[in-house]
Amino acid sequence: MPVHNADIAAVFDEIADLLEIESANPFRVRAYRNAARALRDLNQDVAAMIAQGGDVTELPGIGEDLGSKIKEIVETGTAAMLEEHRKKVPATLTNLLKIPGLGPKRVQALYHKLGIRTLDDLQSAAQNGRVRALQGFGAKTEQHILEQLKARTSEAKRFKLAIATQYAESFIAYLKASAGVEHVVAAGSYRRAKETIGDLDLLVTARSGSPVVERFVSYPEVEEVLAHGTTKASVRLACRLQVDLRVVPEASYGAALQYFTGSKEHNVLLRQLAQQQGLKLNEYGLFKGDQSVAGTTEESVYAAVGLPWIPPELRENRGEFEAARAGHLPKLVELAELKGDLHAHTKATDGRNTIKEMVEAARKRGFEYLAITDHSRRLAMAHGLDPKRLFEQLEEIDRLNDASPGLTILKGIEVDILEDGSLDLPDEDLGRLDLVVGAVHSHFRLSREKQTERILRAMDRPHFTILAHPSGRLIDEREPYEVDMPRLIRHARDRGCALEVNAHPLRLDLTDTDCQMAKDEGVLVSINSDAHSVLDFENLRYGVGQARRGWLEMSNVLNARSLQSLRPLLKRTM
Ligand code: DGT
Ligand code: CA
Ligand code: CA
Repeated sequence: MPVHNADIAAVFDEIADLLEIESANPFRVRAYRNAARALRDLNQDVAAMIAQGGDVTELPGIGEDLGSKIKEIVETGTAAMLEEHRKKVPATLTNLLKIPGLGPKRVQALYHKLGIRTLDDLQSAAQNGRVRALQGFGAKTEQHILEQLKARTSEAKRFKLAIATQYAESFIAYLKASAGVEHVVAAGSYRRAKETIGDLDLLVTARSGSPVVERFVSYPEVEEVLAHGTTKASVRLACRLQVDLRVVPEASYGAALQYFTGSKEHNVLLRQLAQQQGLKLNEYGLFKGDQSVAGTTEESVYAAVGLPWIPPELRENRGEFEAARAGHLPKLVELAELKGDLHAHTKATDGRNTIKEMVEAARKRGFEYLAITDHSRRLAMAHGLDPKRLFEQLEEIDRLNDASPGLTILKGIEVDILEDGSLDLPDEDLGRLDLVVGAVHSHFRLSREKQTERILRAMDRPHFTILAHPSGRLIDEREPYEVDMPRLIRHARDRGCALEVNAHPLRLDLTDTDCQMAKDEGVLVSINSDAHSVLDFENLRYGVGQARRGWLEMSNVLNARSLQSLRPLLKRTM
């Protein structure tokens, strides 16, 4: 059974949870957590790396001990250590830790004093008022627990697109290897490049459904078969991702792809359009009476109702039909149109690679420029740059540029926006740079008014160029800070600043609708990797996906400009 990076990360996270419940040394717990995060972030398949004889201890945060555990997990699917700890405390207790406000001490108390092992146990104990009776809990905590439990059941777990991609790509490769299949494609929210996906929808064309369905349910990662017919099936993988399969004849490919790509809202409208023209649209084709009039390709389906083909990222019923009818569909930006990257880190702060290595990786991608934007001093955790270290870096960049490295290295910094909206380095130092990327890394909980004011003030600084990850959210981990985004966007317009779509799969902000707003206001968007290693340029595909969902065209994207036309845009005029 193939072991993906996210699977190894899940084992480490569970070990960390169990260690935490056992009150183990916090440093040990953190080592496992950090390793889990590093593995989730890594754009390189660790199992493949091991198979090719690579050294996993070269990965960030992975020493000898974790390295040998990684090998063990890749070989056996689990770690002996995890199995041992599972014997000590019920594994279901780790689910309790996921409830905000329940730390290891409280989980232990719930287990030892009330025998609570599962979320269901917890719910009934809280409903019966037994939790409040425990020392250190009380009625308020009990109420809070009940609310959290309710919130959890209402939001089923969604997968971040980059994680889903790991699972999708190997499942697709497996299905493509079956006899008699023609197309194998992921439809649904995955194809629409949504930042998270609820389940994966695979569409296969083949003459006969049964053999494909049989192969589908026998995929080694399948843990549970939820439904099993002759042309469709649903399974749950060991990683908990649900995958739906539909098999249709090749002649229905376009209609089925259109149907299963969605969104539902888009499809409802398209079907109405067809009905108005006396046509019937379903996943098998577009019909006039019994006669098929279209369906082999998506283009044919849209054309039959008088529309041009609409890119999947736009199919959210947010104005795409009006634009299509008027002939105003955007020509969406593409990954290959990016000419460079304006946000990247190096070893000088919390990156893993040297400037030279980053530049070489960017050059290999065909980039014309790369901005080096390490953190500023306030971010002590990341060993942020003070003016002296920044100047040393600038001299190094001059030397590297003089040696014609094959692209232009731009001088930048990711400067902290301080609580009062001032920047972490003086204007005269920032003035020596080609661009200044400003970011909020602290005081996330300011009131909406203060947070907005803070960022507006930062944009007022004369050298401020790009606002990085403008919402501050981490998908599933941290809510965006309270901020008046429309005001930020209008201020960026007034000041001639750009806004970032951060391509890290956890961030992806600006969001799609914010991108659309920026475009409407004429604000340029920079699709940046925020790379912390040479592998992270891979993430740009997700940033481009988000930008496309936000209707952005090449002309709306700052780093789709050639260096020559970029230069004047980096200079602030207002
Ligand atoms: P997700 O999985 O929550 O991220 O979102 P989707 O968009 O992938 O939704 P899903 O998996 O429920 O269905 C996949 C596509 O199949 C959906 O985008 C449109 C189509 N579809 C599914 N059920 C219906 C339905 O009842 N009516 C219509 N018109 N389309 C449907
Ligand atoms: Ca889906
Ligand atoms: Ca589905």
